[in-house]
Amino acid sequence: MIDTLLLTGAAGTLGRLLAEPLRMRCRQLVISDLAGPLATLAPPHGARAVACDLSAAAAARDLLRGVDAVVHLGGVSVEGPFEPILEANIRGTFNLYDAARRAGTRRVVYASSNHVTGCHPVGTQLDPADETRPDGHYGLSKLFGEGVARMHHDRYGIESVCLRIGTATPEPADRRALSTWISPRDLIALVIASLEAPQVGCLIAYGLSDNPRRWWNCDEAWARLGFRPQDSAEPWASRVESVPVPGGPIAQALQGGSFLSIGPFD
Ligand code: NAI
Ligand code: 15L
Repeated sequence: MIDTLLLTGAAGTLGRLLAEPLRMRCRQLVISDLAGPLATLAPPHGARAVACDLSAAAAARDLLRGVDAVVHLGGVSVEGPFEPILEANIRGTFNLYDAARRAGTRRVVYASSNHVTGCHPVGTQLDPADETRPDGHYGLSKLFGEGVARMHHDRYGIESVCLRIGTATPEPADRRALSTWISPRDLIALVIASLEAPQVGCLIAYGLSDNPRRWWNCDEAWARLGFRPQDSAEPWASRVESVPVPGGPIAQALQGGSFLSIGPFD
């Protein structure tokens, strides 16, 4: 069992989903977010709540002290102007890993995103090792985070699982989600497997359910994690396959969907 586990971005959508299941997998769960959002949370029983803006290096160092493993969700989660993404995702993820190195943290499960490869055309089958084609500032920041993870593994031995999460919603809502959806149950299982699998090194895996219309092949990475998705988007097909992704033709053509129709910002 993990001794002290840190969950960043705990007040966000996925943080709220994961906090309780993660509490069961460790002796001490520390939940963290920006002070404002964190104040709205009722921490799971026994969890410690620590406010932290990860873009501040000293605060990140204080947060990581005594932490054995991290599920890192904190940051900007959508496409937008560069500056906020630079602070929260690029600076924030660097600070988190730098603090993890100083603290002797053993493993980070990093919430990367499918937007690292979002400029590949819809239907193209991808493996985690295929060319990255980020679809905007957000996708670029997630690619940077994967680089930070790699460097901290190769130089300092910190293990990472970089999860290129698809669409984590209660149900698939449109045609794209029939390919990209990950159910809440599968997401919880994937994050726990990423924390607990032995010797993962620095691994990249997409995060999706067992969707027959998927674009991302993960069999090898999932086998290393001992993860098998239990759900599929297909039962929703007749309801949502005629629902286009918002954002016009570019959003229909490329895997990143609606993020492609956001920006530029000048
Ligand atoms: P969210 O936006 O609901 O939650 C993100 C949390 O991070 C928020 O509570 C926010 O206050 C916090 N945060 C923002 N800036 C921060 C900073 N500087 N320091 C500390 N905390 C900060 O996002 P959601 O949907 O819960 O996603 C969680 C993670 O998973 C994000 O990193 C997102 O990019 C990633 N992801 C999510 C997907 C999804 O379908 N929900 C798909 C792919 C990746
Ligand atoms: C993401 O990375 C976002 O955080 C989330 O809001 C969704 O838009 C998801 O990707 C997606 O591609 O559906």
